[in-house]
Amino acid sequence: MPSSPHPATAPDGLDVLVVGAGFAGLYLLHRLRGLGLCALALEAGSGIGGTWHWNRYPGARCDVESMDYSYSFDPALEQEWSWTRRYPGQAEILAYIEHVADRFDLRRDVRTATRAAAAAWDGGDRVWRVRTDGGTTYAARYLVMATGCLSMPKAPGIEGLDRFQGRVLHTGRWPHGEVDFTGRRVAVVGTGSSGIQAVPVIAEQAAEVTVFQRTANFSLPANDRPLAPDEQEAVKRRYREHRAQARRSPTGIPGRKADRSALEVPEAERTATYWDAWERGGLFGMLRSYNDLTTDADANATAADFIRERIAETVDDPATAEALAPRSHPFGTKRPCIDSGYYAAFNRDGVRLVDLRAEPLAGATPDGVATARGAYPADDLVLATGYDAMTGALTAVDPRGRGGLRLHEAWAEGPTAHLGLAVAGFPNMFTVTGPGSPSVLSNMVVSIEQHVEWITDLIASARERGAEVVEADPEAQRRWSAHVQEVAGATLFPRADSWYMGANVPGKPRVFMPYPGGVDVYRDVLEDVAASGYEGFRLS
Ligand code: N01
Repeated sequence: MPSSPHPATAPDGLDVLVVGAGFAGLYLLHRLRGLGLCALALEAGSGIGGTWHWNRYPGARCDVESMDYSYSFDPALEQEWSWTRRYPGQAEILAYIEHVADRFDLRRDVRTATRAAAAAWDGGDRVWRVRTDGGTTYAARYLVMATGCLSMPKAPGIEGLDRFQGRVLHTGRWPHGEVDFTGRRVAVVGTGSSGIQAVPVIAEQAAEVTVFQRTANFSLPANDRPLAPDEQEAVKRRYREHRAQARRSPTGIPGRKADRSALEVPEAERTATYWDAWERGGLFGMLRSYNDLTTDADANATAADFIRERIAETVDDPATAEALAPRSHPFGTKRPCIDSGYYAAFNRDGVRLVDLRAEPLAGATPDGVATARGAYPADDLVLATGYDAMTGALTAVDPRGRGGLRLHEAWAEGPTAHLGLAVAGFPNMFTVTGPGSPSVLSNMVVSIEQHVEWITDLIASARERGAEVVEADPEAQRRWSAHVQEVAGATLFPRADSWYMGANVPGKPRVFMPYPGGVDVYRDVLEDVAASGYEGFRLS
């Protein structure tokens, strides 16, 4: 194992300061060490793992299958690790990340419980100076933000929350150790992926669960199950090929690319296709059934109708079923959820839905939640209210680039980043899965590996050329950002008030943030840029 060349206690003299020690930050440390560079990662959490450190809520599980949601960079690693279920749960993913950290001896270059509180580019010394919440300042030539896309909870926006006398639990800040709901009345606010996963599990224990829904969401069955050893072995036998297919696929998950419109097949055939995807379970099967579900409203409506029919036949109470049927946005334009028994949970005694469109939320009270129609007593309040997605964790560090330019000022009209990797005016700063990259529309681990490899290759190339400063060219950035908006404009995505659009955070500019052109297309673009000697970047 190569040893890190930097003395672990030295606050200065780093080549690279990494912010975050989840999937991205840890792989960065590994790659940078392999290049002989001094790198250190600051991690706000008390442990490594990022998303999977924080999201310990009941039912937390990935919506990408285990065999795909894992690192591919080391063939021995992928052979030696075994998954137990088709979709990995939070504890199993965290155990995997911890295994990787130990196997590659990464922990000694991570400072946990250390938040990057401020960062400023020092143009004189050509270094980033990063101050932690503990008051330590680090200087590093490069700053790589591996802060995650969904890591900064948004303000819940619930009046009177501080008056509530019971437990308040945010899904993304879930306590360590068991949270017992036995005999308790639980209010859950929010019906995105987190709420939809948590509700059926909490309902198994709690005396009462009241779900406060503002926007009904599309949710598909996960059909999670144990992963049979022979099934796992079959993938492992051809893992290299499987990974290569993932990298060349639109979503970072191998699979058939649909080549037909939903509207060009007879209804019976289309329905059979949707049934097949529904029964197989998972997110991408349904979305990939036809090639125009995210671009043509009529095609999309065929899938949306199918899902609404499944909700209607699952939920016993017709009024609840109707309230659960999503009608405010096309299927897939908000991240669809995958669930294990969400709709059926409403058939249990003690589980009820409160439709906030019919009775708006008034706020929290000392002993529960109030709406325009009445009071709902609760012992626990679960906030599944989501994140300041894609930009929140970046602007929270408040990076200041050339001339003191602040990132949130540079992004006042919406985030612009060249290739989702670098921001003009912020030299030597890179973002892993930043706005303008496929990121949240893809299997995150595939996108993370790609960015980490590309960024570290660029740093190595700059060093070889004797360049100390790498910066995105503003004109190249403008062209890429315009391209992202053009591609998004040809889809149905902008029709939803989604966190993809920044619409869930009051005052946030409304811009479609991820790149919807596909992992495969994006990979070609990045490879061409690297082959051209990093056209669109200034190296000096
Ligand atoms: O957050 P969300 P999430 N009053 O923003 C509601 C990933 N993820 O944590 O839609 C009332 O999706 C809000 O209502 P509305 C995945 O990418 C993946 O669930 O704004 N309601 C919405 O219903 C996912 O998309 C996995 O009208 C309020 C909910 O809270 C992303 O993370 C698991 C409210 C927030 O939904 C975020 O998911 C979990 C208020 N004041 C997460 N404020 C898997 O891999 C907010 N809401 C399976």
